[in-house]
Amino acid sequence: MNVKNNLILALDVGSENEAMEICEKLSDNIDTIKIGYPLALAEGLEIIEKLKNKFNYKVICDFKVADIDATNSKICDETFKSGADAIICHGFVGPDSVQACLDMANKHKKELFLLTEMSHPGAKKFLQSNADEIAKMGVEMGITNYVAPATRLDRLQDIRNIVGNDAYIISPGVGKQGGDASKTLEIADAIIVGRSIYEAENPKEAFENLMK
Ligand code: OMP
Repeated sequence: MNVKNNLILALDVGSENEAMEICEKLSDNIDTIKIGYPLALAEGLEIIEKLKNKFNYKVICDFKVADIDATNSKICDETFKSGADAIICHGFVGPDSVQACLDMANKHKKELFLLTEMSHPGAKKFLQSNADEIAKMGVEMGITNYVAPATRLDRLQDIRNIVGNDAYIISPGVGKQGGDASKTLEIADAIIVGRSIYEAENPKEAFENLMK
């Protein structure tokens, strides 16, 4: 995935109006957004096409898909049918569940991102000790896109070492969660940023400060 300025905007706002307003302000700076449950639950999956049509964005749907294979397959199918260019799935559910997502992404000729270790403090409790194995599973399955944390650069580097330099890593946790944009981009291919931009008085200025 080729992301303008290597920044993916996490558009976790609660309404179409708010989403459109932020996007208008950043239309020169970004070309890829991530939509998650907050906006999709508020506005429905139709919001994907609305944003794509208006701004010509690539849209990653962050549904952290984590169910049995049959259900994962249906979730991914609906999401791609609604226009998503990529979807994020969890890895802890194991290879059959992840394979179902990968198969559906391939069927639609779209992309799958495998979430390894999460960025928040709670990820240390259960996920961290298994994240390397999740990344290794992804490599064995031929997955080329990963999500790994900007809040722990050592762990981001560990995951980079496992998935290799040819893999594409997007990294959340910059800004509000404490991660640094430029240090993260030394390891990851793109950063995911939400609140530091969309909650800022001047989102464009916040974007520019972050990318200095
Ligand atoms: P901010 O913390 O507001 O910049 O938002 C970060 C975005 O990345 C949110 O949409 C989170 O749901 C998402 N995210 C994480 O923060 N940590 C993770 O480990 C994984 C994700 C994600 O999958 O995108």
